[in-house]
Order: sequence, then C-alpha cells, then structure tokens
Amino acid sequence: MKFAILNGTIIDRSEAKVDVEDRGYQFGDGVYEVIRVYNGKMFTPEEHMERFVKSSNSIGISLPITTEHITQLLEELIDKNNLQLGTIYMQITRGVAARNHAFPTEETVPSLVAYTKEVGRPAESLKIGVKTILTEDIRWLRCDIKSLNLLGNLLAKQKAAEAGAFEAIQHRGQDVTEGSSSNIYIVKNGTVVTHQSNNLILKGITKDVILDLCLKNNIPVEERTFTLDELALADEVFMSSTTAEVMPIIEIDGKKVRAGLPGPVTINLQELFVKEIEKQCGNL
Ligand code: PSZ
Repeated sequence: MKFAILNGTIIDRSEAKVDVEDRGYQFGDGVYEVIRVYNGKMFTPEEHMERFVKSSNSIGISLPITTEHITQLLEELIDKNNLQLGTIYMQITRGVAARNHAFPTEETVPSLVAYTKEVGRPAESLKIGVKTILTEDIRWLRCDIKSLNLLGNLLAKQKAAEAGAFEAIQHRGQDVTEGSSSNIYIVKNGTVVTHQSNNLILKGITKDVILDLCLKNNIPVEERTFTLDELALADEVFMSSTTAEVMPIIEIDGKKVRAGLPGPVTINLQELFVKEIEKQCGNL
C-alpha cells in the first residue's frame, strides 16, 4: 500500500482526495515543489522548503504547519512508501471555498498534499544528450513563482513532444528565458552563461547548485540575458532540473550543437553534480 500526506496527516494514497471546489482544481490557485530522492534521502530539502514558503507567501498563502514539521512528514512518507530513487510532489492551494475569483475568508484552510513517485535517473540521455525545439515564451510575468498555473509551460512541452524533442527552449523575442520545465545554459569560450534569476524565470534549485559548483571549481559564470544568436553560436548548451540534473542539449530545432556531442564543460559539471548528490545522499 502507498501513502500520501493530506493536511498534515499521512493517509492511504487512494483516500487522498480534495473537493471539486478546491481552488487549486478550479483556478490553479496554489504553488508546488518537486524534490528529488536518492537512496531514500531528499536532495537539497532546505532549499526546496525555502522556495515553497517564498512561492506560497508571494501569493498570500501561509503554510498551516511549520517547514520542519513538513520535512519530518516527508521523511516519514519516504519511509512508509519504501522510496529509494524518485521524487516527492508537494502542493498547497488556497483551500476549499465557494467559487469566486477574490480570495475566500481568513478561516479557509489551505490544502496541503504530498505523494511520492519512483523515478529513475535518465542515464542514457545524460550520456548522449537530448533534442530541443525553440518556442516563444507566452507565459505571465511572475515565472519566479512556482505556480500550479502551468498552461504556458504545458503548451511549450507539448510542442516539443510533438516534434520528438525532450524540451522546449522558450524565448521572449530575441532573449532566451528558460525551458518549459528547466533552466537553460550556454557555454562560450569556457564561460557558463544562464539567465539571471528574476521574474521571467524560475530560480531552479539545480541551477543554484550548479552555479555554486562553478564558483568552487573556478568555472567562469555570467548570470545575464543571452540571445537566440548566442544560443546558435554557443560551444555547448545544457539544461538543468530536479530530475534532468545536468542534461546536455545536442540539437535545437533540427540543428546540431557541437556536431551532436555533449561538451567538456557540460560533462565536467555532470561529474561535479553527481559528487554533490553523493555527498548529500550517499553513493549512486
Ligand atoms: O520531473 C520533471 O520533469 C521536473 S522536476 C522539476 C522540473 C521538472 N522543473 C522545474 C523547473 C521549471 O518548471 C521551470 C519552469 N524552470 C526551471 C525549473 C528547474 O527548477 P529545479 O532545478 O528547482 O527543478
């Protein structure tokens, strides 16, 4: 039997249901997190918890229980579900109330849900890299909030899927922002370049780890906007996310990057990233 967390209690997964008037269901009025689990241990849990609080506070939802309590419940959930390698999905919504755009009264209790999923590492893709497509970024202007409203991201990812690609790289006019569910990097003359963390992208936890690894290993980094032209002329391109880790990009809109092979800086960062995982969660 599998378990899930519903409003502070661990219950049978199949009993974890919310009302049709939950504001998450009707409006996408909530925020979420996806946390990686390796060897039954969460990777960067504090960082995810901090972003969860930040996202949720930015839309005026306060967590009904402390982050320490949530973390403890998540650890218990991993245990009860015998999760070794996978993810935790966690979301909070403004709760259940009669449908109305304006926020409900103070007494409305937020709905907090979490469950686990077994997910392997994308070993083959990490080795050979993935194909991507380009698409205009049509999302709203608060992409820094990890909101449940993902329609723009879904449409982008679907376009990629239909083209047989792994990810869609989004751009606002000439400026590259981020993937549909990842951050995007180019490497030029040994320097790693990625969009600065502002309202136009999600501040990836994986991105933070990668930038920290660059700093500690004397790999030059620039956090700034880069253009489609720079992307086309890059020596290497890669993406990052909680499940994709440091993923080489070998094709963009049918054009090969570096003759279709992952580059040395990308491979170096992959190795450093694995060491960081092993430091926190034990050998892979
Ligand atoms: O399983 C998956 O496919 C996942 S788990 C997390 C993501 C995908 N993506 C998170 C994400 C995102 O949705 C957007 C729009 N930008 C960047 C990221 C990367 O964030 P982290 O590194 O925190 O996962």
